[in-house]
Amino acid sequence: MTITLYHFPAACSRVTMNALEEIGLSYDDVSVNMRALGQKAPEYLVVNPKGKVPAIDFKGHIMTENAAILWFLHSQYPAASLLPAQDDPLQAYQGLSDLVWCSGTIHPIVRQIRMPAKWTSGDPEGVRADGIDKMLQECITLSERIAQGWWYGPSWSIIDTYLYWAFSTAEKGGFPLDQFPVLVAHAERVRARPSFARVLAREQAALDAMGIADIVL
Ligand SMILES: N[C@@H](CCC(=O)N[C@@H](CS)C(=O)NCC(=O)O)C(=O)O
Repeated sequence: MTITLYHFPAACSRVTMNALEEIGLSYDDVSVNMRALGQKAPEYLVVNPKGKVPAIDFKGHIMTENAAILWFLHSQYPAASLLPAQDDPLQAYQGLSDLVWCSGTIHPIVRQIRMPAKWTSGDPEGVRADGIDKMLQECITLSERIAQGWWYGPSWSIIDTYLYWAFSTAEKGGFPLDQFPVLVAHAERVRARPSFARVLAREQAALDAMGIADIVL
C-alpha cells in the first residue's frame, strides 16, 4: 500500500513532508504547481476539494489539514516522537492543542503577512502591518519559551518545524525575524536535521521538474 503526499515546495506541506521523513516512511511526492494554480485544477480538486496543500493519500485514504494529518501520523508511528506521547491524555491534549494553534492561529497570521491582498479589497499594506504586529507579539513569547532548546524543551517535535515554516515564510513577507536571535538559532537547528535536509532535496527536485527557479527553500 502506497503513501502519496501532494505538496508544493516551501508551502506548509513541507511540515507534513518533514514528518514523513522523520518517521522514515517510503512515499511518493506529487507537486501541485501553485504557481500555475494547480491547487484549483479539476484533477487536483478530485484529491482535495478544498484546493489546498497538503493532502496525503495514506494507503488509499485521502487526508487533508496539516494538523489532522500530523496527529494521525503521530498516532500511527509514535516511535518517531513527532509530538508528546499519546498514552497520557494530558500530554496528548497538549500535542493536539499545539497543532491546532499552529494551523488555526499562527498560519493565518503568516498568510496575512505574506498574501495581504487576499484579505482585503483595500490597501493590503495595512493588513500586512497588522499581521506583523500580531507575529511580533507571538515571537516575543516564543523566544522566551524556546530559548536555546525546542518547543517542548530538550527534544525536537514537529511543532518546531511548523513554527520554523511559519517564521521563515513570514520573513519572506517582510517580518523582521532578525530581531529574534533565539528564533534565528532555532531555525538553524531545524534546518540542520537530516530529515529536513531530505525535505529540501525533494522540494528542490520538485522545483527543478516544474522549471521554477525563483523560490528560495
Ligand atoms: N487549513 C489548511 C490550510 C492549508 C493551506 O492554506 N495551504 C496553502 C499552502 S501553505 C494553500 O494550499 N494555498 C493555496 C490556496 O489557498 O489557493 C491546513 O492547515 O492544512
